[in-house]
Amino acid sequence: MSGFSALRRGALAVAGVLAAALVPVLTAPVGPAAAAALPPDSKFQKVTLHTETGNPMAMDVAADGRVFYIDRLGDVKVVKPNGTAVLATHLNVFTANESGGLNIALDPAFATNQWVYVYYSPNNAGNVDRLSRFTVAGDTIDQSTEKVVLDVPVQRAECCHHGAGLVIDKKNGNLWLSLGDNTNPFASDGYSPLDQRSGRAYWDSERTAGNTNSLSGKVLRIHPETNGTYTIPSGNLFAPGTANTRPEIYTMGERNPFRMGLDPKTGYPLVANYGPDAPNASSTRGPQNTVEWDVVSKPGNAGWPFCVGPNLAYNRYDFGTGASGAQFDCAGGPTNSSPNNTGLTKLPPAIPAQVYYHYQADPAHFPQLSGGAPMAGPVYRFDPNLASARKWPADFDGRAVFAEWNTSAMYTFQLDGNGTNVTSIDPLLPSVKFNRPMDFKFGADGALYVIEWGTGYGGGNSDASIDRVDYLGGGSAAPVAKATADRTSGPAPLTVNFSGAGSADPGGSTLRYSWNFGDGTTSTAANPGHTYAAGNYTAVLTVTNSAGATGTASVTITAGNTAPTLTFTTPPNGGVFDWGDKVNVAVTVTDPEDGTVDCGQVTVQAYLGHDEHGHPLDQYPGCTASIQTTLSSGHSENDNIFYVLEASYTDKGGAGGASPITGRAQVILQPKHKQAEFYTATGRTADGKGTDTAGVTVEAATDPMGGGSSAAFIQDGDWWSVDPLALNGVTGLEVRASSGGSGGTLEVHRNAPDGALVASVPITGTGGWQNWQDFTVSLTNPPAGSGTLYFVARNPAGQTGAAYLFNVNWIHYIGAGVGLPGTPPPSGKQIVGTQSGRCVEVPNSSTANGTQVQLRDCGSQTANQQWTPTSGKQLTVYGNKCLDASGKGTANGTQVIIWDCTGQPNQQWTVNANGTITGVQSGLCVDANAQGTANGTKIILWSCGTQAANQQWSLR
Ligand SMILES: [Ca+2]
Ligand SMILES: [Ca+2]
Ligand SMILES: [Ca+2]
Repeated sequence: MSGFSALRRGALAVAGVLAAALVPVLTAPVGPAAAAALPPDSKFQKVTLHTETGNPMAMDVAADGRVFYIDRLGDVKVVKPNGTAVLATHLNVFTANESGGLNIALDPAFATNQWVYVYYSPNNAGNVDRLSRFTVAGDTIDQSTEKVVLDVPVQRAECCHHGAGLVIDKKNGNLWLSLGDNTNPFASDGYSPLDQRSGRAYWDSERTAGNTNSLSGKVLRIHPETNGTYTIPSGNLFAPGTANTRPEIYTMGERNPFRMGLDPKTGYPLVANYGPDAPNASSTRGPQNTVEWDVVSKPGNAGWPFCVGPNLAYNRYDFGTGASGAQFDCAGGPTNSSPNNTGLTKLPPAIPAQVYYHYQADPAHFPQLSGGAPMAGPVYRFDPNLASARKWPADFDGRAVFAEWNTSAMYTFQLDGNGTNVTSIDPLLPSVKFNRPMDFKFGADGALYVIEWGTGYGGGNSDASIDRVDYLGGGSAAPVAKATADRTSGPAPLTVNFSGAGSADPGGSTLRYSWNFGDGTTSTAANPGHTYAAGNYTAVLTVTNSAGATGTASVTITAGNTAPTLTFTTPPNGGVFDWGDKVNVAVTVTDPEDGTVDCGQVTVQAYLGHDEHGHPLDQYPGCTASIQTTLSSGHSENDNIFYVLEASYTDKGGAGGASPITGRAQVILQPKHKQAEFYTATGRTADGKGTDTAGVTVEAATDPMGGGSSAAFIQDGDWWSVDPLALNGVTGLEVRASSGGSGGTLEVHRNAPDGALVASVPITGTGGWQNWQDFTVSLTNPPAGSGTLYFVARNPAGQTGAAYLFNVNWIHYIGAGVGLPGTPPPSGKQIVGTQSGRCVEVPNSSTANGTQVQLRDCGSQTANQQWTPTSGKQLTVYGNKCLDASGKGTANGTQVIIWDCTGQPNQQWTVNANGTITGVQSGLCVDANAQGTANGTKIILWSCGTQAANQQWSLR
């Protein structure tokens, strides 16, 4: 994820050794002194300021308490202290590939000059992201006040990493802007994108983060001037005038510094960097997934794409041949040899990260942190002279606020007296739920303001909000208002039934209710009804407790316009696909006011779903589209990835000036190869005979075919579910299972553990809990349409006990699913070397006759690794080429190549039960040359040895 990518798992010997030498090891979750000092969560109150938000990206807080925030789709809004929200302006933004409305910051003198800085992706200015200054009047922005401060050239063809963090130092007016490397991270196996091949510049971060002459992948420091230009403060990384450098650069080598905070005392920015996705370290490629956080106290090179974390080096890697080279010289300064580099060749030494962690918790280093989605925030500086009932106490002085977006956990990092080093990491308000913290700032009142992105992959999450966290000190908590309505849009006159249900006083006193309907009328009922004339209104509920303290909540009403309704007619929610498939999409839109909807105004946005978030990918205009799903070799099978499609339509508004309303619909597509450990829910049936912990437990698996972990500790009645899952186009199931016992039956039920039986898969003992086999069942006429699948384990017939039955690694859905036929070959299999764990592939996706095949890291269903066994004993690739013994050779060392299919015996192969693949003509075995296991090892024919490991293959 970048921020999304945002856009996030394995052991790492290399990291452990280096890290121990370079950074302090923080072993305890909470330092003893700090733990005693921090007040309990009960001394704080989270107050929801605003809930009716779509894609809230970033905010800043004015001294008068107004919150200015920017939505990724271009709205700039103002949330006022009275609970109402105003659209200040809508910017016309490009929104594919993580672009859009990106960040916002108020000028230090905002109270007098009303200047606001916005970083966004303009839709009409070419391929740039733009930093502009606007002038606010009242609560609105006239776009004619725009002063373009800085344009950052970007590429928009490929995902991802537009950033950006934006903070302004109130003491000196310096503006800090952190920018992502604007490079596709999905085709480098989760390691560093260093693709130097012609035409692959957007897959080469040497073009940006490693390029001293590019603004991307950097932290910039500039000083905005009154006339809308900027100057360069002294002391940036490169002196102005230095050839092949940009003077705006403060630090280079930043991958995706999605969020940045500032220490108001020192002026140092705090930068968090998202990292690449490799599940494991590789001696030939580089370290495992690593994210980092740093206090930027001096200019320099953060290392990317050559080094990451505590200066762990990547290897030079040839994306054409798959050959690895030497590791980069982090401490001495990496060399950028890319043809895409327009800057210096020899780079400054890389600075090791101060705090770094992996997707999974590492007991040896920063054990508090896991998740892989770091969000930097500000340092709190206590002001004893500030008169505020909400200000946070001195206990938090010198603590940087930090959030883990994936785990929805917040932390504080205590800084030392210099503000440069972390002395302890402590959970922040661990009992308070922060639903994917997206941005956070301290207001002038000393309270923490937080954007919660909410749960979901696209926009318009119903649980997104903007909140304020108050310190109560010795005071009591204010009452909490909750306002809902039975409808929020419709034709005028519009009668709305409001409800104050859910409002409460933590002190227990009886609340008084006061509704201001926004049209000059009011009510003191808890649940009033009200009829609106055409127009736009904000209804505000204020609740007051016996002590006179108040809480507010609001609902926006549009009378005279009805929200459009969108429905996917295809694909079904939960349909299955292979990476690289094309998927046909059709959306119907109805809107009472607009009548026939112009499909040209409908957009389908594709997201790469990953755990709980989505990377925005391509956009398709129209009600129908043929979506090209994107190969995702950067994610491994250890990642919970899938596809999300979101359709949206903004209507034309209605009578009486009723505002336009955006309607949305979403479907999720599941990969056909779905890992069992990524279940939705688990439990045990009421009649289950099992006695261990109810449901399945995720356990590490050692399956030579991969697949990460497994669903394990399965006894009779244990079930797990996948939601959504649609069996359209599915003709069978392949269950990858093991059993050190006598097996059992895996039943597949629809919509409930005792719902309609879809299939029943007998699973036998396999001789061990890590001896894996495929158990396949055909489906005849499975139920179509979206639903939930339940996988229920049952004792073998005749047994009634509580034995462990089997483990399941994955479920593979056989058939075209929702993918269009032929993209890729539907029955293709990977040929995986047992010794190497790598796949037989055609190098560089070549289709040339005579290309010798080789070993390479297995990608996610990449076409050049897909081999289809035919009834004529061929193994075809690309649908029309065959695996071939070169020159009809029958001698040891004969090259195995691809060639047009001829039907001749040098293209016929026998896949044997003992794991070998033999040539029908030669009788020789398919062999990884010289027992090689590295990427690029050539495939030849050789005499079949006795259980020679380099002649053992699995088709999967
Ligand atoms: Ca409408
Ligand atoms: Ca169990
Ligand atoms: Ca698995």
